[in-house]
Amino acid sequence: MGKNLAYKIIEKHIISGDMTAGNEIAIKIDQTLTQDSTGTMAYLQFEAMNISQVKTKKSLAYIDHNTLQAGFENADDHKYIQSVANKYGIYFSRAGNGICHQVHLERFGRPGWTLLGSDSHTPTGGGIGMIAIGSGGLDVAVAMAGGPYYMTMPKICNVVLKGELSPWVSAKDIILEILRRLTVKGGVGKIFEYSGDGLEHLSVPERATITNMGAELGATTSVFPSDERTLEFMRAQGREDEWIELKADSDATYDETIEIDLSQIVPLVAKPHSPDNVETVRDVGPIKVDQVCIGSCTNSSYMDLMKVAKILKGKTVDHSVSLVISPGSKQVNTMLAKNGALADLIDAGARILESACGPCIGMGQAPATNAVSVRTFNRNFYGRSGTMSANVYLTSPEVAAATALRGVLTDPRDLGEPIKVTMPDRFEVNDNSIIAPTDTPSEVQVVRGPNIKEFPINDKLTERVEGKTLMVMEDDITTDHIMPSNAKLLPFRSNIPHLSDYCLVPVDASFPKRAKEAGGGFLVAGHNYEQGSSREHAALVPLYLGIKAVIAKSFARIHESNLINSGILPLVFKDEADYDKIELDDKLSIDNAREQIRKGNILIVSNDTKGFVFEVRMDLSSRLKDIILSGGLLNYTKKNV
Ligand code: MIC
Ligand code: SF4
Repeated sequence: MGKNLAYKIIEKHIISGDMTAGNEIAIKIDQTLTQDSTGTMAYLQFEAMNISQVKTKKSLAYIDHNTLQAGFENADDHKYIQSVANKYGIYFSRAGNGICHQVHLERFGRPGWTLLGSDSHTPTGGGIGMIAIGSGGLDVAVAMAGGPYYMTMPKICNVVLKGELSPWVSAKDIILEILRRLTVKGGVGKIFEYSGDGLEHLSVPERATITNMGAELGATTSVFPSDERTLEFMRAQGREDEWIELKADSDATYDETIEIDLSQIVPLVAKPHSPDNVETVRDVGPIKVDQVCIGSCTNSSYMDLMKVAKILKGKTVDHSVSLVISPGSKQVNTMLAKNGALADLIDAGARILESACGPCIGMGQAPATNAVSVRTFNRNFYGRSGTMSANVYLTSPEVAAATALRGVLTDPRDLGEPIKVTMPDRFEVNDNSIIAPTDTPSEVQVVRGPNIKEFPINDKLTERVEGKTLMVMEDDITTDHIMPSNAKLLPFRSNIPHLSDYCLVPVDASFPKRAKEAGGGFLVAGHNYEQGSSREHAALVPLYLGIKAVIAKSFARIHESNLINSGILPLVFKDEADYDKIELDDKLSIDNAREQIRKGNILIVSNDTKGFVFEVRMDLSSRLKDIILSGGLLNYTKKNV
């Protein structure tokens, strides 16, 4: 029986486990990446493991999220990360060098290799044929220490792309179409593997837009074959020697298949407040727009911004729109500057921001009250822009540029003659903002500023787990609800006590105070709890607040691991009807918790206030159960070393 590509790459990296979907497997990680908002924590955890040098083929520390530096905190974290990277054998990409996923694709991604990153959009690397997975920082720390990455073997879904996109329609519209069909829960437990004759017309940066936003499907990752188009990109990056051909066997089998006729796709938009709330731009109509933001790891490649420059050249941005553009990398920036496209953008009235995540993570450019903001980003979760009353729409760069010119949401087909942008034969390569680690690590002093506080470590699980229900939440609660990130909070990613005052505030502002007064307790939630970011702060901060268990209808993949790594019980209602029977402040308890966990996958929870018991599932491997019993991955790792 033929093998699909995802299977082949995983098989090459398998360390243990049977590769049947749903089983726990362990794989070897070739490369790791961190960014600065999750990196500080990852490196603090790495340091706690007492390993002298990283054991991966290559590990990188990018600075791209926290670049606003409104106070000393960001700069402190950057110094810490730079010194840790230098000491432990990690390459350091300086602030200004670009967004981790964009730079990684340009300079380091390698077909057939595995990449683990402490950022949920790490699957961007699938655009160049990697198995690239997002995880919490602690998992990345373990991989840097040479440990395997454990995951559930996903189902492999074949996405067959047929034909060619029409003019003015782009890769972003393909992934928006998939989100429209499958929703933000549709990819849970799956890898999306792309195939079909449509691949021929999609360059690596376009493929990377698709794999990037596969994260919004809840997928483990997404992957494209490594073919002539991959070679073309790698050659233009001066890395043709790192190219290999990779594809599925001709008789490969898949768990699922979906087909997309590219010629049928039209310009699409994801409406507030979810990336799967997709409609056609025409159906949404010419709504008035106040802000347009172009950039982010989804759409900030050279080709994306060249398209925007061509659309804006010689024209003026509508006077009611603020247009901001963040190029994805120094390479993109330099090339736009040298070929004059940057001048076209500035001349049209665009405000040029640094090569970084910027407004995508709420680092500045919060929209006005009730504003409509059209963004080429990947997430429009409630509050993420920094303005609670803002309405954020996600589109392609073409739609965004047309909208900036007209001041209303615009289908770019209305602009007339389509623009054409081709892949350059040679990208401008200059890696001088990537600093190689030292040869004399013992001489390096790690620099720790006052913003770097200790992180909480759980205790061994107790026999009786009890506490009040501190929150009852609905479906699709995102990481931006649990641990908001904005210009005011992002600088405190290495300061859990400070962050704890903001936990779950977008859902209920009284939560931190109530949790502290109660000394912790339980959280109750609906489906897909904690979709979104990989930030382990969404588990570490609840741990700090004394949260012992989260009982949900279902969990998002990365978050469930982060809970386990923190020693917080991730419990799933066996009967969803029980969710409706629990109210705020109900006292819940689990007796003989350790014994129940060792014995099976079902636990009995008692609602002591209402006087009934109900069952919850914790379908975990024995290794994951051991982690929970030990009070988290750090305790477990220490115990087992
Ligand atoms: C995001 O897009 O939400 C982030 C910011 O990149 C996060 C990481 C973080 O919260 O630091 C992610 O996607 O993992
Ligand atoms: Fe940065 Fe936004 Fe990409 Fe997250 S989604 S890595 S914040 S650009």
